[in-house]
Amino acid sequence: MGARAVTHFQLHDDGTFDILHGRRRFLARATARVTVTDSRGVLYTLETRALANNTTLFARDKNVEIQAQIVADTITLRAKNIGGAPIYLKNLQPLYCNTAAGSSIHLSRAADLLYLHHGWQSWSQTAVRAMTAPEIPYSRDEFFQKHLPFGVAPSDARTSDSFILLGDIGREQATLIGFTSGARHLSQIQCTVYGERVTALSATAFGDGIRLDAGESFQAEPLVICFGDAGALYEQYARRVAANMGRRGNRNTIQGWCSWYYYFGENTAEDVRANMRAIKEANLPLDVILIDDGYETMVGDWTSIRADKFPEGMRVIANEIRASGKIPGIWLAPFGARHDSQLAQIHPEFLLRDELGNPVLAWTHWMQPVYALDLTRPDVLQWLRDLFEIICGEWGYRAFKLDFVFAGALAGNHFDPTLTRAQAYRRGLEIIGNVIGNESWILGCGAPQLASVGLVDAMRVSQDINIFWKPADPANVGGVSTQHAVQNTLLRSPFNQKWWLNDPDCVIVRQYGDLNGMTRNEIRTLASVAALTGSILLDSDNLPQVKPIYLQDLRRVLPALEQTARVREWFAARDEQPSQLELKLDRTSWVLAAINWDKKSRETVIELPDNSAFHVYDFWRKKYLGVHKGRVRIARHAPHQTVVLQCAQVSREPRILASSLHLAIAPMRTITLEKSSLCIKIAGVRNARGEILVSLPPRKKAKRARMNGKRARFKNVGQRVLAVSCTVRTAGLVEIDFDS
Ligand code: 9PG
Repeated sequence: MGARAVTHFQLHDDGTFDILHGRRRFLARATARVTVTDSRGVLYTLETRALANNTTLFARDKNVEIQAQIVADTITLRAKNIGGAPIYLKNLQPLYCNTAAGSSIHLSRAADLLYLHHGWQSWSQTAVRAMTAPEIPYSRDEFFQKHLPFGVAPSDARTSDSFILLGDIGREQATLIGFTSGARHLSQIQCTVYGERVTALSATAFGDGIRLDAGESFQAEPLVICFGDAGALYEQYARRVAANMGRRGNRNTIQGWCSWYYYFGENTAEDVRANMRAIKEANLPLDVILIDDGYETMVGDWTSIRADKFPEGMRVIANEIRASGKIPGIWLAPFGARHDSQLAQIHPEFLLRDELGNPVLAWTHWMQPVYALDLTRPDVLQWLRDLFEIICGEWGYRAFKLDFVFAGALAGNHFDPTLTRAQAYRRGLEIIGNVIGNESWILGCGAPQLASVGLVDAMRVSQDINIFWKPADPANVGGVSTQHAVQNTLLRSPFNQKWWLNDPDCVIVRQYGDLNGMTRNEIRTLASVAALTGSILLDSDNLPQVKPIYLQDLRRVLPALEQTARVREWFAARDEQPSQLELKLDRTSWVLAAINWDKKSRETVIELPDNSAFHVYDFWRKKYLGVHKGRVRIARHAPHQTVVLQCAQVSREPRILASSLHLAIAPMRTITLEKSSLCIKIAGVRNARGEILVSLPPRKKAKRARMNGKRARFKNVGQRVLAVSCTVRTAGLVEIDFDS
């Protein structure tokens, strides 16, 4: 796969180093450096200047000693206060390469380069961008506060949070540079483009100005530089991060219902009950009932409940949810307090302050300013403990959507000046996780991605979906839209099942016009990408009102999958985001998906996984497309449509080839051949209706088909290919009798 560690370093006597990929020099004369403020308030940078031994570069002055340890494909930079007085750490840069200062960078011309820009938190845009295109951060809507933790980069800069993938247009050979943990600090990778070339490249671990007392040291997380196939590098990176940061939780998939994207906070306890009844009646395999924003009187005052919506309080409804066999879930934004909340008024000391002593604005919640809490304060942590004792212990909630949590990682004058923003943030999450225990789970949302690994069970990896495909303001790169949500979900798919369970945000399946302005194709694109890349699937409809035929779209992607499809090409085109996914189900079958991002119909070619002949089934259209070799041509790929193909290699063995019951046919894969019949056991889907496609052994013809003992309809759709209609309540047995 070419993702092997073929990186090597050459260290020089003058404290610089080169990075090579095999024999190709990637960077020459780079340094590692640390920027500090000394005790007299002077800000300066110290760069590695000498070789300490085979693997270590260093530099020292009267205040600081810095050491860059270079082992295999990683650089680990450490700063130690060797003076007598405190110093303040602005940042550590394990990699700093600037052609204006004598380094060289061997990358293609900027016009030929693409990079994967990874956004800071759940809702921050993640996109493949052209190196020549200026990164114009959207300037309205508190965009900076929410998405740019270190402000606006200069106009010639191209940035990415925590890690970057760099590649040439049309090639999948790429370079990955990234920090392999986010526990100690936030971080960013930055390229500078001048004219035709990338003229600088750096990796920064932010010290946030923390105090380093005499004798103390601070170590940046290891920075990895590696080369290979883009997708393989990305996955390998995700795996390394997980190895360093661990993983919380013991669930493989989660499926549920969430109140937000139909009611937008206006739901009452009655609405929750009505949806629970609908789930039961329709026998939908949704087991978490998540009450989203809107039950509380104000952000910050979580135990003060809107009596007009939940007159019996939150404990009673949790009990009802549990009594109906479901898991009660609740939304909170625990690291913020509205300006006029009880919390902010009784405990103004809980609020994080800026240099001037003013509370730090975290976000504006439906027009009201919300301030950030200072998570380095013991009394704030105690308040969090008490709060979650109530909500988990007394009320009985077991699923927690912790939202807007980037508020816990904002810049400010922390009570404890020795903790970075990432460390402060992690304290908050850690406390909550400890209080609720392993039986309950955390879904992070509005959450810094890398800094959360190991502390959440599940993570929103996208902006909010919306009732429209397009953002209202097309210039807003983070604008709320299903299109942007799907894009982030796709581009962050390698995190799924490694860092946490990816939450692609809710799916909605309701008909056009019922608070939905999306076409069926758009709805199905959302469902397809969510199902193929995320192990959480939450529906957010007013279920009692959804017509059965639309509910079918939801059933067909339930349950969520443990596997994750991989993005096929990251750097195929300059002007379009990646568009194809591939999921290998077993040795001989695959699910392939292709998205048409365009607003026009077009032809799409989907390459088959190898050169053998494949039976191909169009899942959404429920249509057997015959046997194909090499590729499948979709002549009319509609705007924003995702075509999902189930592909099975042609063979002599009788096989399950495809099914309209579930997108990944994974739940039903046992088939046994008897002398005069074929038996197929179906499990894992509930209340599903559709067809399964089966190939018969050579020279056999079907005479009769039965579904759970009753006669079932079938038709020959191809040579020795049979489509059998079936209805499955909880499990089923399909039998096909042969002629003679
Ligand atoms: C509840 C919602 C839902 C949703 C969350 C989050 O930037 N913004 O103004 C902004 C507002 C709301 C928002 C995200 C961003 O949605 O993602 O699922 O829980 O809060 O208020």
